[in-house]
Amino acid sequence: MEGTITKSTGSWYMVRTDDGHIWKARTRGKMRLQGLNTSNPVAVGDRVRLEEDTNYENTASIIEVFPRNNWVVRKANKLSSKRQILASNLDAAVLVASIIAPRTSLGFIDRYLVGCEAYHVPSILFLNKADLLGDQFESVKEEIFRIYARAHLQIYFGSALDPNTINEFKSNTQGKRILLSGHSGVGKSTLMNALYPKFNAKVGAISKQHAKGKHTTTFAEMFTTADGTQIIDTPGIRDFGVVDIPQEELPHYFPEFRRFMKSCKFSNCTHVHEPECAVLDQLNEGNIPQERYYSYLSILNNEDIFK
Ligand SMILES: Nc1nc2c(ncn2[C@@H]2O[C@H](COP(=O)(O)OP(=O)(O)OP(=O)(O)O)[C@@H](O)[C@H]2O)c(=O)[nH]1
Ligand SMILES: [Mg+2]
Ligand SMILES: [Zn+2]
Repeated sequence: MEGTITKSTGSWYMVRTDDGHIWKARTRGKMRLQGLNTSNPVAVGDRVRLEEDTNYENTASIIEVFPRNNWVVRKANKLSSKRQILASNLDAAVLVASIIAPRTSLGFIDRYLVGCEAYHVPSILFLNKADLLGDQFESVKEEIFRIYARAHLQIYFGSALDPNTINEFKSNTQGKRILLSGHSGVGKSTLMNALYPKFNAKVGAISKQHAKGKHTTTFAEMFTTADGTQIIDTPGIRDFGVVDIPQEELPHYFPEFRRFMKSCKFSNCTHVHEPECAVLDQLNEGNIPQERYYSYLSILNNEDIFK
């Protein structure tokens, strides 16, 4: 049998076979993997081969994970060596980010976007909780669109509680498989419920003391709508460490650098100190946002990148 992983708890999985049947499954034996040193060898979205367990009803063993089209993978922080696959075989990865309550930093956003570019996952930035910005709404919005205008992604700036934001988002993601990720408390489950109320995912208050989420969602789970949209809600992540990107490849994952890089004098230009660097020229001209360039430098320099 073959099926798709719809829920992962780390020790067991839910798998939907193509006839719609749901199986509770565990991994068995040595599975053929793609050479990734991951803490979770199987992720939501994976296509797997299953063998029915004859001892118990509706249980099965996962005996093979088929090659993934794409995936989102991170290190929990820059020191950890284990990789975690958030989900695979995606049409888009939605980074849900709130500027306040809790704050999402530009560095976090940019590490996530680099991860998506590197693993061929189209990305969507959903800036949530804009209703809390008050009279800063317009200035923050302008700032975000200035920074990300050429970063090769779709941007939503609004609120999961606002029907206009939701309708637009819903029509653009209909029929697709999308991953929702971001810090705890940014509103991933709220967004999913706003899109499709019947999923009724648990939503948690923000802690008053730390202005952070309380890790309300504890497992990655994929929900499927009647019209075939598949939404993967995931637990909040504290950080997103970029993995497996050699230094010389990193600039390629900053889309606004790409069209200028060809004009650098040196083909192996790192765009940091070299003479006649087109990226530095464009940065000085204001055609590459400084914020994005700083994120590039910080990923380049902070041992965030291991091959
Ligand atoms: N003001 C405002 N509050 C929101 C918005 N979206 C979500 N919230 C609130 O933010 C809190 C956290 O929402 P959740 O949906 O549980 O956040 P989450 O990202 O799923 O968090 P985890 O499951 O812990 O990762 C809840 O109190 C929501 O009501 C928004 O657009 N505006
Ligand atoms: Mg949640
Ligand atoms: Zn250069």
